[in-house]
Amino acid sequence: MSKRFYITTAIDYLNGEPHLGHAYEKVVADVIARVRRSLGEEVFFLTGLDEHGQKVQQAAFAAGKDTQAYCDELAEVWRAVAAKLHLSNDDFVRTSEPRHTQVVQQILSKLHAAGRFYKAQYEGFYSLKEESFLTEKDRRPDGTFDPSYGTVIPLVEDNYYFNLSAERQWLIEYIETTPNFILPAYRRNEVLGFLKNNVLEDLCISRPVTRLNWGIPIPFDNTFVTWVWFDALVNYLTVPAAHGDPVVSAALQTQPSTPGPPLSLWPADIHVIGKDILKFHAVYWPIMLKAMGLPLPKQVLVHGWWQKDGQKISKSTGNLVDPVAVIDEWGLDAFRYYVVRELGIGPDGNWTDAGFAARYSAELANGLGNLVNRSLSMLKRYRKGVVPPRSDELASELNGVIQQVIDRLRGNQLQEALTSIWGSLVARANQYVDQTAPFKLAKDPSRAARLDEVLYNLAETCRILAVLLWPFIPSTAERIFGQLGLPGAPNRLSAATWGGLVSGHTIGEPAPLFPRQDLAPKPLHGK
Ligand code: ME8
Repeated sequence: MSKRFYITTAIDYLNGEPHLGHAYEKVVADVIARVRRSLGEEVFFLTGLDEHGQKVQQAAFAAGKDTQAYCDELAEVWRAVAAKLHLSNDDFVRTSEPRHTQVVQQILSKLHAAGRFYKAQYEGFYSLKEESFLTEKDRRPDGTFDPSYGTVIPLVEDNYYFNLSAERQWLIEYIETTPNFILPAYRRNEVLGFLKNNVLEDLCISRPVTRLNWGIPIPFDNTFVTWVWFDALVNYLTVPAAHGDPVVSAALQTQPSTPGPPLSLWPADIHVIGKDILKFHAVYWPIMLKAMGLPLPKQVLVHGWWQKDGQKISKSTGNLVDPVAVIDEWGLDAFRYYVVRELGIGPDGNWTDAGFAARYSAELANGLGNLVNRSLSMLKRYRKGVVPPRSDELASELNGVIQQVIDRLRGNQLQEALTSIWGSLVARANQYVDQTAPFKLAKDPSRAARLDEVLYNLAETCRILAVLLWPFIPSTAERIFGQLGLPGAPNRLSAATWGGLVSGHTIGEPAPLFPRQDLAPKPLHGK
């Protein structure tokens, strides 16, 4: 049993519907998963939902529904969005599932037996909105708490804590000696700065059932439920445990609950997350795993946050981008392409409807769409769709670009890979059409051999583009393959070498890939 490339996303809170930020993260992870599959690796891609906590309980109560029933209904909406985004996930985890409860409780029992938890009384303040404890340190100079905390109440409460006092030094050393553990590098520096300049406070892992009962009971004290991170982060182990992963089942004594042969998944190769949950993934999670006797994930890959029109995305102000509305209007691949092309993995990004429409028109409709459509239409018109003899005119130039793109894909430089594809393949091939002017060659029978060469180079470039673009825009790539009359899907990067198109092969029917949206852009956000 060989280990699979195991990639995860954050699991989203189930207290609303998915927005652009959620969709972006899932598409980024999906592109990486597809790149790995296309490189011939066995992959396991996990996404899912984080369902416990006060906000979900309150939302269910407000809707007059049983909490589990409320989650079950809303989870279907999220699953449907995952399908709409064409995510190639292999499992979908929900933290209200019994398989997750079992693993969380197993871990808590193990760490309790090892003496890692203690009970203590907390006396301080509590933000109802953020569901977090505050201290005097959190007061502003005028003595008040930031309004983002909402109502703050005084609180005296017993809870369980995870002892972190002896953990700081080894983690600093680990991060310093493992440069790819946290990427991009500036996020790694942020974590190192945090660890070096702060005392690590012990992590509160519980809430009394009197205050919160929508959670996983603490197995050694049923007057408490598990609070947030010992619940949410464990999802990354729940699924390996369910599939009989040998490393997880040996460390935690779990039993598989999924039929089929066992899968080897742990350690995760990449956790894709947003910048706001970096500390939990890069500080608490490694400490939790070490305490469990499990190896650490190989990489935490941190993306930035989207704004819309320069403002925070927010349900309350209505400043939202609804991915479903955009997809319904412009097509899935336009959405997938735009988000990955516009925002590299790292900085924050800004969605504007005008920016989206501009890239659609210039890069998809007039760039890729026009290239494929005119290349295949000319082959159809001038050669009845039969591929002419092989010509290597663009071969060496393109092989260099292909190598660069594949290197970037291997390094998860998704935006940079798209920049190369458009800059050096799409634009180059469109320029080649203009320079060689096949429509003129077609009028002169003495230039028939030259026309053959041009048509071969264009059709072969389209084939290679389909292969390179498959991880990003799989349906479009498959349509290009279909129009080329090629069987199967362009899902093997090894096929991105010059000369794959065979002379004498008859292509299929050309059809526009991205219909031109000539009208002035309408607002894209439906909510
Ligand atoms: O944090 N732009 O859930 P969540 C980009 N359940 N990404 C964004 C974003 C934005 N505007 N808003 C949110 C949670 N995200 C926890 C995670 S993981 C074990 C538990 C990203 O629904 C955010 O950074 O608040 C996170 O990675 C993901 O969406 C889920 O956020």
